[in-house]
Amino acid sequence: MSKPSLIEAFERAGQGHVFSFYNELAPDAQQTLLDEAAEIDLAEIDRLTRTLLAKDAAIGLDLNGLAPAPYELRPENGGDAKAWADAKVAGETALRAGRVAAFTVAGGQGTRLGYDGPKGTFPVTPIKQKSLFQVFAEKVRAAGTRYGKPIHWFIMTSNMNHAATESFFVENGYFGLAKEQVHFFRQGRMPAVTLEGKIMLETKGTIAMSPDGHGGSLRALDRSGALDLMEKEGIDILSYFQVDNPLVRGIDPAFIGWHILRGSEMSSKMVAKAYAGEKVGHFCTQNGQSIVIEYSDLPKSYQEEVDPATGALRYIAGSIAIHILDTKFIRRMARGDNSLAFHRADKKIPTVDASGNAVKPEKANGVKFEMFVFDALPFAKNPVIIETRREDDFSPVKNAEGLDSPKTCADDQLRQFTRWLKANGATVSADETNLPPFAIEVSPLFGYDEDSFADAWKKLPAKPAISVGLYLE
Ligand code: UD2
Repeated sequence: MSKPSLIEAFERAGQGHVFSFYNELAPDAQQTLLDEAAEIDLAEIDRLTRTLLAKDAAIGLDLNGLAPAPYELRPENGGDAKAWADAKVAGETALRAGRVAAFTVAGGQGTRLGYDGPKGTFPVTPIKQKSLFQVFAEKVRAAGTRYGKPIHWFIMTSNMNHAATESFFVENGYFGLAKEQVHFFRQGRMPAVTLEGKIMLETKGTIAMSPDGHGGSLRALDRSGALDLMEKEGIDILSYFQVDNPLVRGIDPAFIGWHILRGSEMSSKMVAKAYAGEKVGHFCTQNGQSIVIEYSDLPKSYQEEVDPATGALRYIAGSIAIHILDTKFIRRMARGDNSLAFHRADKKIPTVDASGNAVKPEKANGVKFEMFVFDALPFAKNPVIIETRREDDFSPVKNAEGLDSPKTCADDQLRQFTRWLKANGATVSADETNLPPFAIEVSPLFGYDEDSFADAWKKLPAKPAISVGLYLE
């Protein structure tokens, strides 16, 4: 669109104020503003304003017919051991055939952690202080070696961290992966709007834009050409995980196998919620479809409901944001009629007033729109949810201190290393939770899950004493 027609389109849509200070801007700044404006789908903003912002917008969730989602129990909890074994074989076969790629969503702002820089560059391991990205890179590399096929790794960034993320990989030699194996792409952005639906300026020459949520990954995978590349490489299975969780088994043969054997288009892992109010999504069913309801949306009474027969929480299946997506399904979601719904989040958005003076709001003054990837679940054929052990897959770094912090995550890594060592006959002095009183570390290049660790341990000619500072590589 030429310059005047873009501005005219904004005026026609009642958004002409975006260009209030346009004439005061230098030519480069004018261009920047035009480029940002060109990213905005005015019809989409109009639709969101009419639906999510309208005074009579349906608030609250339709809870009719809601029930807890069924899931595949692990064998030790009564699940079908043969089915799990078959799944593992199927997953391993797919890995050997090169059908699987890893996918990390890393476009978030990481505000809670208070860390300046892409979250993936945050150091997390107990001794070597490897970054989240290094841990994932080494897991991807080691799994590629194990199955005899290098694994492609897709990383979704956002405008604010794309360049810094790429340079981090360049500076670190891609952590031993081939450059051609690692693919970065940016997610889309959405403008913040006022409570009346007016697009907000951040400064006189910039729009208050922010990432469109991890659900934006579906369209970004399509737009960026990532799906085309996967098709060319014969990849049809995408293993999705979040940047904040170094424990995740990003390449998990049994999970991949369940996905394949069930003919699933989107598969998910659940953990039993640790307590009623845990901040995870809830796997539910409604009208015959699987859905995830975020902790902030599910009424407290549901979160706390107990099954009288077992005494356990009724809505126990917590979503820890680990999925497998079929690449054709992603394409269909990105291009078809079933695009993901946007969620509204009211936020304090730094902006400018009518005279162009900076405004730092004290309370929410605007709305951001985000898509959530788990909203794709009801559109997927044969979705399967499998149980995982928390200690095998989930210990995110979200907060600077307390729950889900660098400390809890490092401790959970230590417990994992201890469990693997003990399972293979090593003596480790540790408390009843398996936490040793000193730091040790296992490189993913030595072992990145129970099986790979056991194999590597067996091959060690002399077993080391498990003491302070032990690093297995
Ligand atoms: C998410 C899930 C929650 C639970 C939890 C587990 C949502 C709404 N909730 O909560 O149910 O599974 O994780 O840890 O997802 N991201 C992007 N682009 C964006 C926004 C986020 O890439 O525009 C990435 C971000 O970099 C991170 C992940 O998505 O890897 C999760 O983001 P979050 O920290 O906002 O999610 P959280 O903790 O609220």
